[in-house]
Amino acid sequence: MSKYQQQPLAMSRRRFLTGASALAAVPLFAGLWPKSALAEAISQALPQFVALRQAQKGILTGAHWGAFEAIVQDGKMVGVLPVKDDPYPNDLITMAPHQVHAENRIKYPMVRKSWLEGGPGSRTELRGNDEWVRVSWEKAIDLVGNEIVRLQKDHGPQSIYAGSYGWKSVGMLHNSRTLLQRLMNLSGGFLGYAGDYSTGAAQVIMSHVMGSMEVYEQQTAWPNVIDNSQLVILWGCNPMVTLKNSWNVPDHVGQTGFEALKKKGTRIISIDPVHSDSAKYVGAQWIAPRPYTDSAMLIGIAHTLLTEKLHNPDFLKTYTVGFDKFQAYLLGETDGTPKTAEWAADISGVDAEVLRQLARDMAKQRTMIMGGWGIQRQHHGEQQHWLLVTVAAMLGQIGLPGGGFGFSYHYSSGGSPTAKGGILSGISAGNAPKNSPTPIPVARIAECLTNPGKTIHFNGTDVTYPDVKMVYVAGGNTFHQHQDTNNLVKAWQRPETIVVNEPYWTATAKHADIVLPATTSYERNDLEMGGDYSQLYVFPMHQCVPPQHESRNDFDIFAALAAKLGVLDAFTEGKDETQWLKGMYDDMKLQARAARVALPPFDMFWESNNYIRFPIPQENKQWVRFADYRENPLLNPLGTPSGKIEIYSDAISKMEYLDCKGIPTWMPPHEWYRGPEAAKYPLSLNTAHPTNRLHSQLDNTPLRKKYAVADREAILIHPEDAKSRNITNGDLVRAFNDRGQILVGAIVSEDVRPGAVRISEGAWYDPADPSTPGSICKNGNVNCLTFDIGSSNLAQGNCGQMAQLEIEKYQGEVLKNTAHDVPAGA
Ligand SMILES: Nc1nc2c(c(=O)[nH]1)N[C@H]1C(S)=C(S)[C@@H](COP(=O)(O)OP(=O)(O)OC[C@H]3O[C@@H](n4cnc5c(=O)[nH]c(N)nc54)[C@H](O)[C@@H]3O)O[C@H]1N2
Ligand SMILES: Nc1nc2c(c(=O)[nH]1)N[C@H]1C(S)=C(S)[C@@H](COP(=O)(O)OP(=O)(O)OC[C@H]3O[C@@H](n4cnc5c(=O)[nH]c(N)nc54)[C@H](O)[C@@H]3O)O[C@H]1N2
Ligand SMILES: [Mo]
Repeated sequence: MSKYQQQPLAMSRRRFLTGASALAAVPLFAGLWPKSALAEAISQALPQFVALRQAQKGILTGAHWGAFEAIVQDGKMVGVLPVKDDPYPNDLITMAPHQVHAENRIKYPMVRKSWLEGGPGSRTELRGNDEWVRVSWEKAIDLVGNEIVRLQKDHGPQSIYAGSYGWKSVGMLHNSRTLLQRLMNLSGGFLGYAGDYSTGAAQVIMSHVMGSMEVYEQQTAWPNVIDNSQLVILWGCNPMVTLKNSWNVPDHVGQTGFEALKKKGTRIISIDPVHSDSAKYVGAQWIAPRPYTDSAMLIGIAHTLLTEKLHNPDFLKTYTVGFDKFQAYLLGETDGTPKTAEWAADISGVDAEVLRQLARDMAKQRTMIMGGWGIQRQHHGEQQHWLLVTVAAMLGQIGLPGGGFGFSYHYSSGGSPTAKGGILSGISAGNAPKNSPTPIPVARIAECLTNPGKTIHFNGTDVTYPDVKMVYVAGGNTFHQHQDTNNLVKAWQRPETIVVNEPYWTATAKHADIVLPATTSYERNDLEMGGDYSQLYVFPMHQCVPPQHESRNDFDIFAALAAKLGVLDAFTEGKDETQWLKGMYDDMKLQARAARVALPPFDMFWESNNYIRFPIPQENKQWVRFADYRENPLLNPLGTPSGKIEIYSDAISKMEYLDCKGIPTWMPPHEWYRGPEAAKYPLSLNTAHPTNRLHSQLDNTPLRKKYAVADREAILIHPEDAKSRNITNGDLVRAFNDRGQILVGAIVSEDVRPGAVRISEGAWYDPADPSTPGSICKNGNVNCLTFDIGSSNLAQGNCGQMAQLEIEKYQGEVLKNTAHDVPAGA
């Protein structure tokens, strides 16, 4: 019998993997730190091995919010210290102790009562409203394993949706989604997804236009921007907030870039319906358009550039294709409407003279357009980034120092110069078996669950939804991420079985049939890179405390399932946690050696409670995106069919989609302030990412006190809109439309333009009466209000940043917020 088969509950994985118990590991890190002398010594010999510039009081680990030392007393995490190397430590790290010891941790494997009693498919309408029954790990693994076997045999891999989109936690080994997919690939395959929620529209359109996704590419390096950019445009871009968290451990270099621009006095303009923290921080000029009208603005700017001869015809001729077609559109030759600044002003609510001046300023100065992503999480969201590129191409500064566009300055510190060393590669999902089904666009999941057999268009192909019988989520929060929550509630009743691995009783866990308690990243050992683009650091993530309650690492949960399914050896490759980590480190060390960067052996690295900081080659600090293309477009063509920037895409044109044409175009969106829905729902919704959370993560911590208003998610309302509805600061407000209703707390402020309201994404869904469809969400989950259609036939991205709604002062009885309570029986 293998190590993974049905371990007694009290046995933590670490104990049987390493022979040293998890508990025994704690005092090593918790007591006085005897290794600091060792760390110093190695640091002196190997400069990239940074001795922590502090007391080594805690255990070095990391999170999406940054690297830190955890202070542990008597087996409890009680505090944190940021690593001193972090130029912008993020408050969110202070919540780590609360993450570990949260009251709403899932303590034991649990099964929904009706499912346990009646089997798969029983009383699925009770999901989210049933009782929970505690079972042993042995029983839970049996139930899940048997279900996978049954469905693979009877319905094939397309019946199991294991895409499991989500932000999980950092760590190269304990990567819940990858581990789930690794298991599923070994046991017959699964239905996965294409794209993501972040950049669904932009990544597809950019691949056609620029030949790469752009949203996840290294940007012109910050020192180069600081030296050369004269004008920086933040277009729907709020970096001082969104740079707080990264996919890997953040290096927080991006904030230092904005700090330097501010010090230098570089002119910055923020185009955003909300006066963002970033605009305030850098002292930007604020231009506040009507939400969802950016394409029209950009087209108006392009018209001014053209008609005032501020564009660069040489650049357009050498480096782009199809400008003639776009020009005809601008001039109204194709539809009789010249797209003047006045035309754009009428749509966007931004003065024509402001738009013209913007065009002139951009043309006369070295301009870097930094585009955020909220603007493409919209219907026709493809057009925005296509037009940002088109305007940048007309300006002709792409590939010049400090000029052009960049779509990741606000995300994971794009532009943080790339270091030279080694890169960790994590555990892999392995190869998909031959009969694996075609992935569905990620944000079409609810439609897929509801409409088996339906065919949709997707980037020139057809995708037919299979009949999904099982959903497995590990490391994501579907009930947060997905649009139109009330529709999702119905779609979610279709599968026969839903399994969720989670540390907490999120709404997704509450709506499952089987929940398996997962550890947080602070309860296991791992490794992670610091700096998604810079690859600047390698951080050890030391286990700080033992697994809480009966939680297990996802690795162990899937290993136990692998054992049950007869694929244990392939799953673990015979390696335990330490062996996996050592293997990853050693591969990385070899790469570093090839780059002439010497590193200590794994054991020494691990024991010293220290991290690695790689050197940054001088030339990388001045790296300019597309400089090589500009230098020689024939030798360094783009990955597009023409090898050039495609202002006209023949490939897209041939798809004959009405909602994404061959050239970038203004098309009125599904909902907006001029649509027929606006009569009833006059306000336009902005669902920006939360300042003090990562999506839904940390909503269950005391940090919530900082942003909750009247114990609900906040809504930002312009004084005019508040006054006409008799709403004042701190009031409970009902926000609603035909899709749903939520309770939010009012912040009346001129930081949002009239006609727009902001409710950040990520408040946990908490229906007042789970048995009544559409009942009010007491915590303010904004996705109760959004609609669930694809951005277009091209990208099928989500439209989470778009919806019309109305608000009113809430007059009903005060409802207790139960979003973070545990459900009955748990
Ligand atoms: N309306 C609207 N909707 C949006 C957006 C928007 O702008 N507007 N933004 C979208 C975007 S860009 C994104 S990326 C998505 C984000 O959506 P998600 O990625 O689903 O959001 P998170 O809150 O990060 O959810 C991660 C979940 O994983 C759990 N978790 C953490 N660590 C572990 C682990 O080690 N193991 C397991 N098993 N679970 C773990 C956490 O507790 C949490 O519940 O939301 C999208 N939804
Ligand atoms: N603190 C924090 N940081 C994060 C995250 C988080 O949840 N919290 N999430 C991470 C993830 S997964 C992602 S994908 C990125 C998200 O990065 P983004 O998608 O860029 O972030 P958003 O907040 O959705 O939008 C950025 C800005 O666009 C503005 N905006 C919205 N609609 C419009 C519009 O119609 N026109 C204009 N001009 N502006 C508009 C918003 O007001 C906001 O200020 O952030 C990452 N960083
Ligand atoms: Mo995202």
